[in-house]
Amino acid sequence: MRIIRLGMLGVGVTASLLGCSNGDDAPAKEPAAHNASPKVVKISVANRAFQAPDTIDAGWTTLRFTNDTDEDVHYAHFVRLDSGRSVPELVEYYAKAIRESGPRPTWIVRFGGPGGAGPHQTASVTQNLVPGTYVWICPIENEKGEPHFGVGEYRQFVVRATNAETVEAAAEPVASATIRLVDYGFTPDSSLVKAGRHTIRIENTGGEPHDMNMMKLAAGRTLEDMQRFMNPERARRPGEKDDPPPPLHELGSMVGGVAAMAPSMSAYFDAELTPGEYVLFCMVTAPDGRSHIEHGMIRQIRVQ
Ligand SMILES: [Cu+2]
Repeated sequence: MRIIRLGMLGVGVTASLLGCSNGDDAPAKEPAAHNASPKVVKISVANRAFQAPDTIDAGWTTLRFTNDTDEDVHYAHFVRLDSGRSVPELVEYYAKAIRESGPRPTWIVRFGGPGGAGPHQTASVTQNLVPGTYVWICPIENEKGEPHFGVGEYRQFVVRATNAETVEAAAEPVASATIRLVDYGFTPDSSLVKAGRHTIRIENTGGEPHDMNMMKLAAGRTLEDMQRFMNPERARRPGEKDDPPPPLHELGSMVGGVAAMAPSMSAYFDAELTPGEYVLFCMVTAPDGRSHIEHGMIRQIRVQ
């Protein structure tokens, strides 16, 4: 089994993101006549194909991804399609870069999306969608080391501008904790260590795209286990085939996260944190062909 498949995590994130209202200190001149919760868009995958709307309105949106397959983890990552480029070009160049641990094409801008969902599981994330043309892709690798999107698991969609009122910030979630992503590390604020229900804001303040995966460690598992087995470049490292990864559930359980997003982007997800040891890690590969985990972008935190 390719480690990246394992790394893409069986997820139990069924975040029904908290609706939120304008803060009390917000000017009340424009009362929200519309629903101030993010709208929900459902995406699913079955038979190696995405089911999703062709068009989504811009603005704050909860992307709820369901994996309707019996096997394999899938992602609903999405990337912006540059004008002047075609979807087949995007698929060809991006898949080639992944297969070869090469630099990712700079004209492909990563926009996040729900992190990994195991068979019949759901993962959700809330983001502000910006008008443009995008492509859902699943970057999980199959047994042959080919990303799923390289063998057909992708789908184009358009985010369309709506009237300004809808696009306004009224539906942005209110965070109870923030995790900043830097090159190469995580800076969680102190409120993240408190057990309970959280709406977690993830901000990419680095210069590279980053993703964030939050996993609760299984008893007896360590940060070193995660460093070794979650490294997305592991399958391409000599000798690693002799050290097969344990089943994912023996390492821990996924709490939530967001797929790779470009610098200055942010996203939110909900999680119920119970006391224990957690690990944050990023599965992006740097332009030098080393994974961000190999660059040190993995961190253990204790929730109590
Ligand atoms: Cu990273």
